[in-house]
Amino acid sequence: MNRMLLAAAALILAACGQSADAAPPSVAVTNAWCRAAPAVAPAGGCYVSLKASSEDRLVAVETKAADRAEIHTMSVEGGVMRMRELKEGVALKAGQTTEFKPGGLHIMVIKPKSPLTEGSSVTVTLKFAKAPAQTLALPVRAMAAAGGHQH
Ligand SMILES: [Cu+2]
Repeated sequence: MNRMLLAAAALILAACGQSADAAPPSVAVTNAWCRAAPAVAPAGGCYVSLKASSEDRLVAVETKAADRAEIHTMSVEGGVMRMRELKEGVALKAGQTTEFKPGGLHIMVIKPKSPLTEGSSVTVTLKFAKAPAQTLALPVRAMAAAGGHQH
């Protein structure tokens, strides 16, 4: 009888140990903002920094503030700035910060329903492969940037 109880206790302890080790996946989102754009702009860029607790992937971005949102990257190919959609999303390495920024990775908000004016905000939902989705209001900030972001 005693031995059976001990065995059961050992099993429970083992199970507890396991669940403590496997913390649920999470992604820390920092530096989230959108770049202010003229009212006539057909699209705007938003940026975030993502740090995943374990290997993950940003698979999609959704928003009700625009027609749709896409994950884009920008790079220089043969001296020309090129932008393309990342349909597979963006891989996130455990513990490493992936920075979206002007001239690089960005969230493209296409046909915003209201203009991206400084002081307003754009609510987006970031969807990850493992971590739970996060809905955030990204503040719109002005940025007098050289090198526009054009489609
Ligand atoms: Cu873009």
